[in-house]
Amino acid sequence: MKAFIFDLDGVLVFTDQFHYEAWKELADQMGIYFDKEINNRLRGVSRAESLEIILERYGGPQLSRQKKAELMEQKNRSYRKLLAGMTPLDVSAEVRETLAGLREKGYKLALGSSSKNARFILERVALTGAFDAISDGNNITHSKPDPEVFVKAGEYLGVCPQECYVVEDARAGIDAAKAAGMKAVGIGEASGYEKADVKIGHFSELLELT
Ligand code: B16
Ligand code: MG
Repeated sequence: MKAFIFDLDGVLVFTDQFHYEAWKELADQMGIYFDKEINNRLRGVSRAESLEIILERYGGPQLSRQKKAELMEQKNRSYRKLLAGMTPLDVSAEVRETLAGLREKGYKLALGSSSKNARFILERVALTGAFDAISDGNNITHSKPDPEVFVKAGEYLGVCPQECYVVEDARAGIDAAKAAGMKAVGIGEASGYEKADVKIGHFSELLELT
């Protein structure tokens, strides 16, 4: 194996609470029921698909594309306000040391995130320099479980799929990694997913794969 591709939210940082708060604000305003269980379904899923999941419980009149775009923009503004408060302390020493350890061993490292805010988050937590390549929501047209975000990450690194590990917390992300022909490592929520090739409880266990 030559490379590791990391999902961002739920693996390197935990912005899912911010996603929850921002979507909850919007859902409350529209009178739509929304809870943490529904929020779990949004893991690794694009912003537009997340909105569709939330609107499953919307009983009002049909919403135009323009209106949906406004709702997504509103959610993103609230979300980015919360992101702006992030600092390097939002990344654990375990994550930083493991990334440095993998790099020392000669592995190439990339980000593979569905988020259009990925670079902003990496800058806030001082992780931008940790990666040889970044593939995120801005360079893809299909979101996880489509393999595109990981295929692009592998291409940017110049490493073929069979030589890449993907580290993911979302089932959609594990499916995407498998569809890309890569080895899927499940952590967090995805550590209980049978399709993951490797399941880990702690981020530092990645060093044991090398
Ligand atoms: P944005 P990941 C994903 O990040 C989140 O898990 C998912 O909840 C979110 O909807 C998606 O990014 C898009 O985020 O609105 O910032 O573009 O887990 O793929 O790093
Ligand atoms: Mg994730």
